[in-house]
Amino acid sequence: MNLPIPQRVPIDELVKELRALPPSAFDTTEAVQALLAKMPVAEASLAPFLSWDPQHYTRNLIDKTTLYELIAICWEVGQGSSVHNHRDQNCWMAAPIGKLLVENFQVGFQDIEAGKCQLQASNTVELTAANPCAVDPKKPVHRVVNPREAHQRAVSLHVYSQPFDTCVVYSPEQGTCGDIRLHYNTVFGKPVHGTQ
Ligand code: 2CO
Ligand code: FE2
Repeated sequence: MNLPIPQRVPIDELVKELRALPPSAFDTTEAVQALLAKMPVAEASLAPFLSWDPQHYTRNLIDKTTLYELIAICWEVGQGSSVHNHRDQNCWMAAPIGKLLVENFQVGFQDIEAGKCQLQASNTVELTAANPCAVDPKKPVHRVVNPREAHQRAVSLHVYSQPFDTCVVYSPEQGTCGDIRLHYNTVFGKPVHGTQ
């Protein structure tokens, strides 16, 4: 079935709609995913929130309430995240610029205190403007990659509910895991310097 491609909207319009959602909309994945699909974001409107680092993807805060945070993540060609979780928070992603891969993992077992785990790669999902996705709360461990073969930078939008500033990072090869802190590179369009 060919669905019409919705018109791109400035990021402010998406923020307005997210802010208008009732708290219950963030409890399940459907409403926010439908909103992201209905309102793909116009590339130019993201310009104030983009920053680039050749060493690591950057995290750029666009909006934050007690209920959710909205972040733009900038991926250079070939950059990817570690395998990680989202601290049992819901998460939605769309890629207004470029094309990303979300690789999901099945957790055989994890003992975070002991730093040990056993993980298996499961499915991979393509993330584009037209194909936003929600992290499956029952299968929350994944990594995101901007494949070298794509030959282009990518920018993804992430809605996390509720906001979180630490997560568990896993090494499927070594069978190890541990907590890390997450930082913003820019906040409301301004660079963040030093430690947060
Ligand atoms: N969750 C990672 C982060 O916020 C990005 S990978 O996609 O969910 O840094
Ligand atoms: Fe993630």
